[in-house]
Amino acid sequence: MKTIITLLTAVLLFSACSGSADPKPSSDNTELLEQIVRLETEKRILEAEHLFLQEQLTWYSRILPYVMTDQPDTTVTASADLDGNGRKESIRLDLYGGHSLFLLTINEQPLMGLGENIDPVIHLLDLDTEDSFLEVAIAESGPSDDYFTTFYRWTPDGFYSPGRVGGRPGAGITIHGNGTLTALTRGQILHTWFYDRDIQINRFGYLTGVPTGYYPMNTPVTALVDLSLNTTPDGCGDTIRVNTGDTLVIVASDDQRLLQIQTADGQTGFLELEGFDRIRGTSYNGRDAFVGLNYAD
Ligand SMILES: [Ca+2]
Ligand SMILES: [Ca+2]
Repeated sequence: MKTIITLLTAVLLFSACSGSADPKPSSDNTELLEQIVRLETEKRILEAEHLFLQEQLTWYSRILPYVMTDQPDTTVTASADLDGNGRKESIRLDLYGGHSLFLLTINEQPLMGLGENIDPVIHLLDLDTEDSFLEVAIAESGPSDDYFTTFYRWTPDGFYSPGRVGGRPGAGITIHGNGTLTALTRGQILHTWFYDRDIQINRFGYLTGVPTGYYPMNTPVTALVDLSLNTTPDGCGDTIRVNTGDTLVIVASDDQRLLQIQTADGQTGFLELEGFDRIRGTSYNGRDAFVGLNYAD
C-alpha cells in the first residue's frame, strides 16, 4: 500500500507541475490526490494509535504489579444508560494516588487507562444525539496542564475506547452533539502551538480528525535566512522571495507539512516542511529560519 501511494503521489505531483501550460491539475487528478492525502492521514493516525497502544502495553506491564496489591485511594461512581437499552450501567472510576493509571469499571467489566493527574470525575457526554450511546470521558491535566480526555463506549459488542483528544470538557473540548467535537489540540509540526481541531466519531466508532485543510497559527516571526515561498500549496505557482530580516506571519498550517505565510506587503505563500521542522529543499530547520517561534515543554 505504501509503495502504491508513494508511486501515485510521485506520478501525480510530477504531472501536476511539469510540462503543462495549465498549473491546475485535472479534476481526476485532484480527486486522486485528495484520496491519497486521506489515505496518508489515516495511515498516520493508525501509526500514532499503534505507537500509543505499544506505550500502553509497556505501561501496563510496568504498573500491573502495583495494581494487583494497591487499593484505590479515590473512587468515583455514577450510573447512566450508556447503550440505550433502558437499563442503567454502573460506572466506577478508581484512582491510585501517585500511579499514572486509573481503572474504569462498567457493569463490573474493568478497563485500565493511563494518564497523569487524572480528574476524579466521570464525565457523561453525548457525542451524537441521534445514536443510542452515551459516552463516558475521563480527563487528565498531564504533567504540566496538558489536558487530555479519553472517551469510552459501552456497547452490546464490548467496552472500548474510541480515542483520546486534547483538552477536557469545559476547557478546550466542545461537544456538538452531531457526532463531532472540537478539541484544543497541540500542533505536531514546527513549534509549540495549539488549535481547535474538529474531530468526528467515524463509522467504525473511533474518533478521527475531520480533514479541514488549514488551522490558524497566527505566529509573527522574523526571517533569519532568505527563503522562497510558493503561491500555491503544491509548489507549482509563482515564487515569493523572503529576505533575511523580513517580518512575516505564519498564518496557518495543515499540521502535516504546509505553512501558510503572509509577508509584510500582504502576499500569501506556502512553505513546505519535512518531518517536524525541516524546510523542504534546504538544510534549515525552524530555529535556523525564524525567530519568534515558541518552544515549550
Ligand atoms: Ca444500558
Ligand atoms: Ca448518543
